[in-house]
Amino acid sequence: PGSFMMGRPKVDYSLYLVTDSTRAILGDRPLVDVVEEALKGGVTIVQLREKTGDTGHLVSVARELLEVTQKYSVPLLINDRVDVALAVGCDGVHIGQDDMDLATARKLLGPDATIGVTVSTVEEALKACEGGADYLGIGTVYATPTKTNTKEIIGAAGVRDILASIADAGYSTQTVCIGGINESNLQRIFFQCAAEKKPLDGVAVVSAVMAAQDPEAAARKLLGLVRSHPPFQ
Ligand code: TZP
Ligand code: MG
Repeated sequence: PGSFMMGRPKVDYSLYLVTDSTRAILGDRPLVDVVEEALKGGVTIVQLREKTGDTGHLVSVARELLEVTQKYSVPLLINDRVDVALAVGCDGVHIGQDDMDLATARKLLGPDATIGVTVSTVEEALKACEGGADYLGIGTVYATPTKTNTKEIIGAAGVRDILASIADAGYSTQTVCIGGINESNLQRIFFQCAAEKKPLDGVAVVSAVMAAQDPEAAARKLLGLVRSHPPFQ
């Protein structure tokens, strides 16, 4: 939506910020301020993820965030809620296995929207690629206090299996991994997850940036670690 370009825009997934406005993560700081700090530090894409609150509130937070992400020319996606993405005219959505199905989301949002899907198995990954997902959010890599209802802890080996299987099937769908990633384990995860034919395109983090005392510095450090990783192509 809002794009006059033909086809989907090329998105940089290097450092993917997923928001969390729960007190444990955000403290007293306004969400939009922390996101702007993170954008200054170089996050390349933002997902608004709010698991509580009414739709009106979500729409107004999304509008606020869209203003700031546009200032930095970074895409904004909404977790779960295709209706909210349509209402605010942002770049797309991120959907899980229990959310609206990919085909319906694509039909509602159109060909130019960016749509990502959470996958934790090879089967889910192949299905999402086949269905035309723009990227996969692969995880949960490591158990994390940020998301405790998570069933599948797949480790770096699980991520690598998924990358290898989508490469073998001939898909070039982009990929990020998520779950427990921080500045001390990022390079190791990147290295361990690298499948022969398909490197990760980036990492998604919540607390490593959102809970940092200095989100700008945290983002800059993480982005530097991603960018310093030798490509495996
Ligand atoms: N999906 C799988 S793990 C997770 C989500 C949204 C939370 C990751 O949070 P953190 O703080 O980066 O471990
Ligand atoms: Mg979801």
